[in-house]
Amino acid sequence: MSEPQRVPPSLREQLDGYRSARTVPSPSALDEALRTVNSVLASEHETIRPLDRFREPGGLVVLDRDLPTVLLPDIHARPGLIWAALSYVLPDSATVLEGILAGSIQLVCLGDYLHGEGRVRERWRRALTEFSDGFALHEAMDGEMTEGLAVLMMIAALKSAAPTRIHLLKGNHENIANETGAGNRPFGKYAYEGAMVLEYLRLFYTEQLIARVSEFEKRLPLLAIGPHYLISHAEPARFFSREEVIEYRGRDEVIYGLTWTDNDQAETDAVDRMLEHYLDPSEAPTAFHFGGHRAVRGRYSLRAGGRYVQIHNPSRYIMALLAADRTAELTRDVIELSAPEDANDGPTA
Ligand SMILES: [Mn+2]
Repeated sequence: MSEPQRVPPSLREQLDGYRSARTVPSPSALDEALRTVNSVLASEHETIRPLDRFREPGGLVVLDRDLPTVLLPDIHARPGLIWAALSYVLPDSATVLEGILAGSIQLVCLGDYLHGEGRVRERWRRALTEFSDGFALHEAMDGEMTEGLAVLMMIAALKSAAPTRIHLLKGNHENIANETGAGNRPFGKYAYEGAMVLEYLRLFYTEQLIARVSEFEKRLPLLAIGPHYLISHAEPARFFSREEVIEYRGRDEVIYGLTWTDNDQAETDAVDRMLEHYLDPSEAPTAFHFGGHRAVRGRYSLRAGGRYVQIHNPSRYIMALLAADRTAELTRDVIELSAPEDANDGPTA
């Protein structure tokens, strides 16, 4: 009698496993996921990621003009948001995940993969007490890291499975080393999130793994160009040329200026100039620049004279579904998904 053949789990099953994990991933599983995705990011094709002067993929993603794009806002340790978007049923009755695997749709994530926000402020408060005692106890921080690392496993698996259809932009929270410089600043809002995650990884994982996360973050691009839209984590602080974005590596002002801009901090003509510079003259006048970073109520909020569209609502699951062949109609194309299913210990906004 032959052994029953072991079928490897499908990507869907794998992602479902990460999303419903109740513990942090093993060091070896996380290490393997990061090594794989880093080599994928290092070898992206230059038609999609034009190369910088070191022959490394640059900070720009040229999206496929013929495919619709699903755009996900800041994830902030919400595996349920990724899952809800992948399970969304498209007009052709395939799910987003099926569409990605069939090559009929592409997915762009706006960044900020780690650090739960206001929904888990009480958990951060408890984790801060644990942190100040050297994580001798770490139940609250385990909860945070379970969700954050589940997101990391999910986005790494997606990028590795469909490198040309999945694009992960860098946000300001992609700073695992909690460093100052190279576009990064240390992060603390509800607690000392940056320092606490770093300390947790030092205690329960390894320096080598932290280096792999850091490499992953530094390989992420900053700006995606569609047929009639641009996408970056934050509002561009000023106009950034194609050459500057491609040559982003180690350039503090370029990385900082596309990932950290607060409301009312951008130069007033930055978005207009970006749209004119990157898009066809026929598309630019009606085009939008999409971003996350600063929270909105409802589905979206407009800035920059109605040209810059923010879609990050921390207490809801929002995504945009951008058609290939027409300008976005925001009231129709920015969609609210199912009710959030991630941990929640606070009042909702
Ligand atoms: Mn942000």
